[in-house]
Amino acid sequence: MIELRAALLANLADSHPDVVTVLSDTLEVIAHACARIGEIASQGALAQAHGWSDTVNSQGEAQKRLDLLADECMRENLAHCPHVAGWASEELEHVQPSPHHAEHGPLLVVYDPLDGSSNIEANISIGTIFSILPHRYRGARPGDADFMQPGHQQVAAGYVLYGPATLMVLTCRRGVLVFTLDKRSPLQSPRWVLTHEGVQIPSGTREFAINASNQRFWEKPIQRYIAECVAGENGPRMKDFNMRWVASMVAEVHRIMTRGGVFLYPRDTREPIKPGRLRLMYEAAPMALLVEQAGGRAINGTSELLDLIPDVLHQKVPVILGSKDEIDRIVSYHADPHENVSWQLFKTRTLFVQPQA
Ligand code: AFP
Repeated sequence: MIELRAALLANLADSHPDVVTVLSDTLEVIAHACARIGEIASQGALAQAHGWSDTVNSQGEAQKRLDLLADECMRENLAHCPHVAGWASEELEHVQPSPHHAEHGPLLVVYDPLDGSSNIEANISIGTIFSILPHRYRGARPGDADFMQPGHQQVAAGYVLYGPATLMVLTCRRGVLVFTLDKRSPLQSPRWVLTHEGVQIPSGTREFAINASNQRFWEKPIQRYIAECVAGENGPRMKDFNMRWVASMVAEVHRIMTRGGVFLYPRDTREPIKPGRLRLMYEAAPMALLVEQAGGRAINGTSELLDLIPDVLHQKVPVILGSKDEIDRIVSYHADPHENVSWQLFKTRTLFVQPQA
């Protein structure tokens, strides 16, 4: 079994040697940081990583101690990478030019240091999500505007899942690779072993993931899609579906990578101006690149997620991604948003009630 750098060299064999060096160095730095994050997370309350800090992030969200420790880990490691001119984090209001490499690094990194924070004390899988963008004005210290790039500009993206195993799943736009951390290896030189490559998401599925407690706030196309899945074999889909909701996007996406499925965090009509819960730059875009590289599809309901150009760093978007045939179906439902769900079909047996008039 080959390890991270050898696998990246093989994956990038068709690239310019400079690109190979820059990308593989940077991905190794991120992998190193995440091995440390995973080690802290695995100690639970023993590492004093549980519980709330006394701070909030720029979006007014209370921060967990592990959020801050993970962010610190990422920043400390990225600061020593000569290829990274700057980074942006869910936990930081503005972008951070690298203290040592802002004037010459060719890359920008955007990350969610700890996704799924609400699951930390429950000991449920959590993760780190990262996105690597080109620094188009290399030589100039990067500012917020330099990061406002659509997801299809990403040169690489990935996540690390801190579960029973610690896995890093990444793409350099040449398919999806899965690495497993050898936890017997020393933290100073973590050994990431290539355990799967050429990940392909099945085009069909019988499994969807959504927070069903928000059902009364979904728009009609999503109401219809989920109601038809719940109607099962006696409904329009003529097959039964299963539902999951882990509340850790990294865990949901990894399940989809392993067996297909659909993940939905749709627009919520509670606050129409607030387009969704998940962030475009460091949750939706990197996951969208991974899913599309694995043969799936990723949309906000009506547009491909990778085509969206961020207006602001912490922009939120609706996220619907996974098995291509199902996403195609959801796109078709959005193409006719006035099509009503035939509620008679579900009036007796469904948990779903008539959407608010
Ligand atoms: P936290 O990091 O605040 O726990 O949010 C996790 C997340 O961004 C994403 O990983 C989950 O899919 C989603 O939020 C869960 O949202 P709900 O708590 O509304 O179900």
